[in-house]
Amino acid sequence: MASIPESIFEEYKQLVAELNQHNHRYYVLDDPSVPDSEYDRQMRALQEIERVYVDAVAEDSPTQRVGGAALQSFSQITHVLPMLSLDNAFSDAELEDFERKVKDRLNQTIEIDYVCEPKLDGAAVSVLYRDGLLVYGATRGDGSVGEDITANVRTIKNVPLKLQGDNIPEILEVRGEIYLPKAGFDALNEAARAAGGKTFVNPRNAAAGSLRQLDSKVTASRPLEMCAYSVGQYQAESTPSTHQGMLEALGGWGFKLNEHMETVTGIDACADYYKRLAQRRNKLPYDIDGIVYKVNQLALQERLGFVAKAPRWAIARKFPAQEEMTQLLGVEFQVGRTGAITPVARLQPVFVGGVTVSNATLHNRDEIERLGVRVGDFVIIRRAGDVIPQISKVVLEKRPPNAEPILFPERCPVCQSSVQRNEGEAVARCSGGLFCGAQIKEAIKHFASRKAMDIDGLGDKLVELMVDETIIFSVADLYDLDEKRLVGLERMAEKSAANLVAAITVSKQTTLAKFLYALGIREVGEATAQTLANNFGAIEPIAQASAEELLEIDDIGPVVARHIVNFFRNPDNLSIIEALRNAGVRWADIDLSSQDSQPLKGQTWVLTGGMQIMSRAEAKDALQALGAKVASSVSAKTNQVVAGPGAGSKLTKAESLGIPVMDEAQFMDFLSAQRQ
Ligand code: JCF
Repeated sequence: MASIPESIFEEYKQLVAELNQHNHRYYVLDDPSVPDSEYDRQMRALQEIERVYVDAVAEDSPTQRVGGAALQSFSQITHVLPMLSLDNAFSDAELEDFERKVKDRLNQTIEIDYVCEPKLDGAAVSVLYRDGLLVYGATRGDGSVGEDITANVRTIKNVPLKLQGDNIPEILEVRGEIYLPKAGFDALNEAARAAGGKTFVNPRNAAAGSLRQLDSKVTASRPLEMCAYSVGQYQAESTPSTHQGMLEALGGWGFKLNEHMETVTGIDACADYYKRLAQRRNKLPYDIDGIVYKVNQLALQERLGFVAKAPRWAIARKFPAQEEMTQLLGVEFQVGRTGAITPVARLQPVFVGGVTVSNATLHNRDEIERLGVRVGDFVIIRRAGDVIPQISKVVLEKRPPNAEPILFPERCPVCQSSVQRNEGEAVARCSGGLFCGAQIKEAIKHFASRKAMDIDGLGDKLVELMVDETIIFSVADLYDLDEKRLVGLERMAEKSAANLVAAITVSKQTTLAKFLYALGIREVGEATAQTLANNFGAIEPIAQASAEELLEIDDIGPVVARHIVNFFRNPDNLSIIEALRNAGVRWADIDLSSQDSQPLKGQTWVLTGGMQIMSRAEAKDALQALGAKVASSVSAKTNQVVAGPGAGSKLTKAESLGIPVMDEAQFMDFLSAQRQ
């Protein structure tokens, strides 16, 4: 046996110390300081050293102990049969390794049946029943001694207090996972944020923390669930011969089992199950961190036995981690269209949740304070599902001495105007308005977007370039652009310059509603813009309306009314509107005095199938201008359906409800009749 070189021994001692520290934080305090992925990596490094230098294995190595001691605040429960953990496989190759060892040990060549199930990310528990009545619930603790959490377990709605069905065992110890579904986790954290309290890093910590409440009323208020996955102590007249049979018996006695549990034959089928579940991972209502495979035949399980703290008949195939540690390199403050300033974390790129992440949102100033994060800190990045990556925690133990506090800017990073924050609002805003380059860019992007002025070919990058090159300063300048100015720009050929100028010219003909929306008044979306257009008919009365007058309109509340009044009080905004009109931007005012101006007021229309003469969007505009509401589904309240070729279920439904239907040609006739 090789004796261990000094430098490796130093590294080894360091790993033992760090892993013991992580274990303490994780198992004893329910407050881990590093993500699982980091823990796993250190554990593997340690195991590798111990494999090569067997004589060097330290007495206090985590491989010799697994887990921490039970907390003193709950009384202790000794597990008659130890609560096992699972070995991990991080690749298909490691899974095949597992299967080869199983077969070798059993001296078996025929295929083995495995029970597959998602590995829930919660807290392991043992729940004991005597003659069908719940006696105690215990945490796993260090695997041999756990905490008595009976009062808390009793509050969990899907844990039976009394077993149901037949053949109830004299003694039944059920093992399973207690977890918090994603929705419950989000709600819990939202409430904590609103109350200025501490949030949980992930659903697993929230579940473990909820179970460790000394006051069971707190536990009762958390939407915890338990899912049963195996049996510990068991005394009964008969014993099933398979793991699946045992689980089915548990289901019969009233336990929740995982709905995706499946028994398959052979390791290839296991790998296939993994692939199927990996695709559904983000859509499941709870966090899972891998797949558990168990040899189905209990007789084979017995022959395989255990090694250290894990069974030889089971393995967990891990998914890519959803949490990783990385370093915060800096914070940038982005300025949005309405001046809202959002801090964005620049990170040392890290692979998490299946993608490389180099930015994460920090939301606002409160979030920075809540996290207590500094530039240079090591942070835990969480990317669950398709949501924006978040910084969930700072690893204080690793804070470098030169870590710098994050200063929220007093002045806009783009235009140097003062930053203001309204009473009761979380967002801080640049006060520069259309003097601010960032707000100008965002305003022009919005103005040109499809649902606004719909300027084809004027993308975000081009807008930024034109503002940076000081070719345009406001939306009004778009209408002064000519091909000569554009051709000088990077990657702008003559042909695309000509196309852009043409698209800008086409955009001059618009509708009042689109124009109002394009102005980018705060809180005025498409629907509100349409409502304003229908009620006022022209822009002047809107610009002159008081907040009180605006409030008389359905769907317009005090906040929107304020924003509208403020917008039209600002002389800069008025001169931009003036300039746009002078440049030839125009729309048809809606004649409110004439009875017929909105002949479809109060009606709901539905457009379905293809259209050849008009686009769907144009048809919608035309109907809205006549006062109709355009809905996306047919109901008894629908007044008229316009059906083009290929119309399907909506047409069928309209016919069955007896709702009038017209085709596109009839629709065109109808529209031209309205215009006369
Ligand atoms: O879902 C789980 N986290 C889970 C953990 C599922 C299992 O079937 C387990 C487990 C831990 C140990 N089985 C064992 C033996």
